[in-house]
Amino acid sequence: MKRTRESTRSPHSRLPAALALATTVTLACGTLASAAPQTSAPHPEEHGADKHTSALSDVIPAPTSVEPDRGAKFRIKWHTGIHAPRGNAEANRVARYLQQRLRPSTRYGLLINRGTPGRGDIVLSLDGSEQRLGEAGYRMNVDKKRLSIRATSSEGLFNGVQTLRQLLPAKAESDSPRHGPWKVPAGEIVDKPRFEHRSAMLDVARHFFDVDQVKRYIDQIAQYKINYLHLHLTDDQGWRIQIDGWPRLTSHGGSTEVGGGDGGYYTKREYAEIVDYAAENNVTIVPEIDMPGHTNAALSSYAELNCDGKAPPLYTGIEVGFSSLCVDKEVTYRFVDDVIRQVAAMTPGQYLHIGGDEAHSTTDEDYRKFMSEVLPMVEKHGKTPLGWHEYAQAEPSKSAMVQYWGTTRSNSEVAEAADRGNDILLSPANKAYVDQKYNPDTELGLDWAGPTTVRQAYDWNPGDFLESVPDSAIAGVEAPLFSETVTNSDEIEFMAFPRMPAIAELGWSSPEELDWSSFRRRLAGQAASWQEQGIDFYRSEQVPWPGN
Ligand code: NGO
Repeated sequence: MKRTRESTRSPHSRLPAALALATTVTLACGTLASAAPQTSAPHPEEHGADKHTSALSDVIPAPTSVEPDRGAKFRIKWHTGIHAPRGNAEANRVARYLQQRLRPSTRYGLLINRGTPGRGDIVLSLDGSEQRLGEAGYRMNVDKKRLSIRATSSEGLFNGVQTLRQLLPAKAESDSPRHGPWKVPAGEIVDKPRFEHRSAMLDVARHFFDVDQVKRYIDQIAQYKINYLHLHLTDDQGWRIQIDGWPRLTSHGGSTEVGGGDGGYYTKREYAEIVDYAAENNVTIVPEIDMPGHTNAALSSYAELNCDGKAPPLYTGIEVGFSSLCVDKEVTYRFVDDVIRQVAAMTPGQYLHIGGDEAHSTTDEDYRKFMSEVLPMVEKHGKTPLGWHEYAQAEPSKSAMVQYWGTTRSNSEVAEAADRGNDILLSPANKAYVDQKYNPDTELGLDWAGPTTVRQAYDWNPGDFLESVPDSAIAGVEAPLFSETVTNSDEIEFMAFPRMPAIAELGWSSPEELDWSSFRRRLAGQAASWQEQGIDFYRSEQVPWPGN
């Protein structure tokens, strides 16, 4: 199997950080047809055969409806402008995002125009007539004269732009100049998600990933219309988020990782940078502070958090279930309240994940007592609790979300929680955990729930997966990536590609669209784009990769 070493190039060298620097030219009126391209290079000659054969339906996740048109394709040319709705900052941000995405490869100016859309423009519009597509849906119409994306909100426009990226030749994803033509097949796509909650998870505790590595993963998940990134910020091996008043959590608890490396942590400023970057990519961060178990890093940092008052040493192995906050001590709740208050204040999103898994060193009675104190704290600080499914036994209030990570298709506590009205997030470990090996010989990964092939990751229906849990109780799906064996971006990519896009499709596409033979073909169509982006993916033999 191929796996390259960590690449040395900047992990997100052409990302919307550049947005801030982007020069957006706004014309008061008129089109840009006569405007000179903004870049100094002459527009590339559009010579050579058109090798781009993508069809309108070659999109992941599969859109709700696709109607190809045999008419001539739309073509981005040197004078193409991006028309953005006047007076809507968010929609204009999406326009700038598209502009910044396509400038490096096309070398076109792609100037933003808020006047009358011109012939040959890409037109982004917000329009109440698409209400039935919800906030996240969009309608894309492509013909020779115009490419238009219409939605009710900037979120829908952003999703439409992700579709457009996939319909362009893969070389559009390059960060260096390439030759066109830049054609998009004609027709209409009408699209909206099946589930609101489409999530990926990155464990930054077992191995620490810095801000740039997290941004790179945000770029990758956003392409597949994933809209939440759950960050597993604390565990036995490391505490990764600055908390005022508890400096040793990071100076000591953040100082190592699995295998004994240096670890690391995010300052509040760095965490804010991640949150902001995620927001630019339509991704909401869900922070997780895992408790009462998985807390050795905190217990090692503050002796008073231990029932016996003694701080254990730092831990760099991969066992689970041996640590617990001290349920009977008052200081425990002062600590937890401080942490939740600060993490809630740093997090604009609705959810705060409190872990709750594998508390094997806490009695059931203590576990319930702990959760009965902590759950109201989350709500008091304005957030909706989310927790691994064990916490369902503590009967969190109806608004809380329960994340199923088991490997079986029935779980009575989860079914009861769904009955009580809790939303269920599905990440069954034998399907959705992208930290599992692909096959017994895969060099990286765990195997306790696997191995998990690409087909196994894809071939299930979230709506009927759990016995006695109706489709209506499912909030969505998540692809967790625990990082016991994963140490850098190449390794993240090797595990996540192609299984993360599989979970993304389960979260977005309607059940009628879920079809393995179509999916594997569309996956193969993504390979060229991944290569352009420097994404190191696993060349599963189940997928007909080009050149195989
Ligand atoms: C389990 C466990 C984690 C491991 C992971 C590895 C959950 C929710 N708790 O998932 O501590 O890292 O498996 O796959």
